[in-house]
Amino acid sequence: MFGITPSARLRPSPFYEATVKEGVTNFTTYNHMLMPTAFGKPEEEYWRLINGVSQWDVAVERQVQLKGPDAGRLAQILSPRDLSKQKVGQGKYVPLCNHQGILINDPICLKLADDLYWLSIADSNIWFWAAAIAAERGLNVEVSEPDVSPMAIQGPKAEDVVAHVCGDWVRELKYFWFRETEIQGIPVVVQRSGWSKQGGFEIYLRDATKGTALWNIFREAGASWGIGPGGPNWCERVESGLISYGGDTDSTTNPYEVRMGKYVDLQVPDDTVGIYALRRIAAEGPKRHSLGIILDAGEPVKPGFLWNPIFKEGRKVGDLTNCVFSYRLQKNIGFALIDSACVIGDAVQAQVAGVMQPGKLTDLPFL
Ligand code: THG
Repeated sequence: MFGITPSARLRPSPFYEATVKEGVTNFTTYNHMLMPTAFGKPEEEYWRLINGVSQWDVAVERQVQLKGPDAGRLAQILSPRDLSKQKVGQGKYVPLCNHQGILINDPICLKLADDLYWLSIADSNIWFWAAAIAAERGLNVEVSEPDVSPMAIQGPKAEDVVAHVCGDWVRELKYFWFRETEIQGIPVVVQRSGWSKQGGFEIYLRDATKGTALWNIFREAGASWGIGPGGPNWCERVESGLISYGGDTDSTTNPYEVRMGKYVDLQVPDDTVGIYALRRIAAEGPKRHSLGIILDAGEPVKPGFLWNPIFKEGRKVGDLTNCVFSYRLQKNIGFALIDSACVIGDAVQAQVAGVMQPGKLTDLPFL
């Protein structure tokens, strides 16, 4: 294969040394960083997440910090989800849209104090965006990237491991709620969250010099539950219907097309970026929607890297934005971003690597 040339632009994760020691075999790039995606045993890594507990370096989930008297106002200007009732200690999954109502990121918004928010972003530069909007609107708020790097503990046994390290209070945390604490003197935020539907927590490290130490604390504490390394799992997330911004969306996708309409509140103030466009899109009805697709092919198909066109009765009706062989279903499954006229049960063909693959549209999630 080929190597990677590290530089100041391709910023190292604080967990880099730890994951190299674990035998990382694959990385992707995300927010100008490397994210481990595999450790050489894909099926083992999958079943560890489904049945046990898995440890992930997700430091690429960068935080955009909003600090100052207008932090809450800026958060609401950036997001068409109503944040007026968000409590300190609560996280909310929020779409961010541009002025045309196009989705430009889908962070978790954490409210740490009335004047302090973090947007835990997906793969696009929201620091530029937030700083520009704050300046143009004359807001009294500082936008920065703090020294914060999440590590995820995911799977049905994650709660036991995190409770063993942090205490039983973590068992009472509600989804996306968090608490600031220390683990053996290391400052962290502990949140019930993570990019899988198997349950778990994210530990936001607040001191990049302590990455290996924090990794090892969980590695050792989790040993009796069989903890081991993994990463955001492609197969599990497709089975679970989790949307990947930039993977399942493009430069024309609005939240209604990718099942995020329930996170848009049309009555948010008129100064929210994109709200006029979103009201119009909601009134007209979105032109596309997201469904699942199950291919007839019994053997795993190789979908390639790009979206694959989907046809119905010879006409292109949408795109297959991902496709994976499900270990639990033993079928090729994927997401169809498709004409709203196409519905569950429709027979379609996806052109995958030059071959027409017949399949059926289904509901999401698959499991
Ligand atoms: N954790 C943290 N930061 C992140 C992610 C994360 N930043 C990047 C990316 N992931 C942001 N995107 C998502 C997408 C989905 C979810 C979380 C972050 C998620 N969704 C649930 C669902 O769709 O079923 C629940 C949403 C809800 O009901 O509120 O968890 O993973 N720190």
